Amino acid sequence: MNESNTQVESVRIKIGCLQLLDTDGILTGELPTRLQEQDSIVELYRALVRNRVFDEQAVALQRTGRLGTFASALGQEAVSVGVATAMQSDDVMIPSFREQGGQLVRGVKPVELLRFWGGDERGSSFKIATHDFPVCIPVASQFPHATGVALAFKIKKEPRVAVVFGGDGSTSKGDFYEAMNMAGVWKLPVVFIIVNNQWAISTPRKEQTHAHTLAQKAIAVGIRGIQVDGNDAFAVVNSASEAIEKARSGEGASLIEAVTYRMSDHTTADDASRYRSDNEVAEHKESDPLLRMKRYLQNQLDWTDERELNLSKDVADEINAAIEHYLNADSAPPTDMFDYLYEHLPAGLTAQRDKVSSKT
Ligand SMILES: Cc1ncc(C[n+]2csc(CCOP(=O)(O)OP(=O)(O)O)c2C)c(N)n1
Ligand SMILES: [Mg+2]
Repeated sequence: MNESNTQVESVRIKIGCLQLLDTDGILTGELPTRLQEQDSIVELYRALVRNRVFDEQAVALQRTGRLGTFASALGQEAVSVGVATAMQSDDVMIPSFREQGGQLVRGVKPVELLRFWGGDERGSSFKIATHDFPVCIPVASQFPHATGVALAFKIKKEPRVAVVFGGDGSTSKGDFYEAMNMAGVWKLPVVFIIVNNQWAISTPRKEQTHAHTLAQKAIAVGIRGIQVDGNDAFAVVNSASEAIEKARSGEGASLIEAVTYRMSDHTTADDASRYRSDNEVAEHKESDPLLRMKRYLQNQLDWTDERELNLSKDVADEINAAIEHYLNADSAPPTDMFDYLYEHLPAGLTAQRDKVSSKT
């Protein structure tokens, strides 16, 4: 565990950064309890590959005019996939907008995600992960929701945990502090996952905050804050499991800063080459989370090219089938845009709805 120290007035803070798998795929600590079986490690790798293939295909769909704006998780897949692997099925995931890998682990279907990003809100009505929250675009607004979910669990005495995701940029927003503060005061079962991918669109981490780490923001509200190597899926599973189980057993909230790197553009509407150099991106290639897991599998589990190919093919088949389903499904009726915001539609909108309805 690497430790970074910072002196804040009279409070001495120590933030540990956990790594279990180095960039060569060598295990430097104990395997998390949840990953003792070889199958569970292969499952974790499959989930990472699924995230990557889904993202590649979603970007291709957007580039050919068949999907709206999309946010790829290229390079940071181990965060949401690792955290989702650590959750129990009746916990609640409250994602931001780059957690599709973890959502897929939770049972959200690829076609549902494609529908959402294709502008069809029916994609947010999950068939399996029914209690999980949909993608959240307004930055940091998901944090108070998570604190509210956790408060409900506490009041109802349900042994469940709310797990919420936000980026480095989101930690500059008031909602983040307010949500964390109340989670601390009420000792709520919520885990804040801060995905520090070094960029908030074109704003680098350095210009986001003068704080030495993002994890230390937890200390201000009296909850635990740790850093984890966010490109190390084992370390993410380990630290998330620990924080989630502490929350479940009544020990309150935690913040995990997962240190990673966004290798893609911010979204398909962005061109990152306008504000960061190719060299910077190239430097992070060696710490790719999939590469290090693959190296581990090759070193430890007799991972042959054939097994790799079979896995890639299975995943590609699944995603291609989801794309076919998405492209061939009926579009949502345009009247949907009026139907879900108000219990009783105001008169002005009723007239508009009638007009749209008469044209369809
Ligand atoms: C309230 C709000 N303000 C601004 C935006 C525009 N916006 C979208 S993503 C983003 C940056 C988010 O950065 P970060 O939290 O680091 O997440 P990342 O995109 O890196 O995953 C901004 C400013 C928004 N979606 N919501
Ligand atoms: Mg960011």
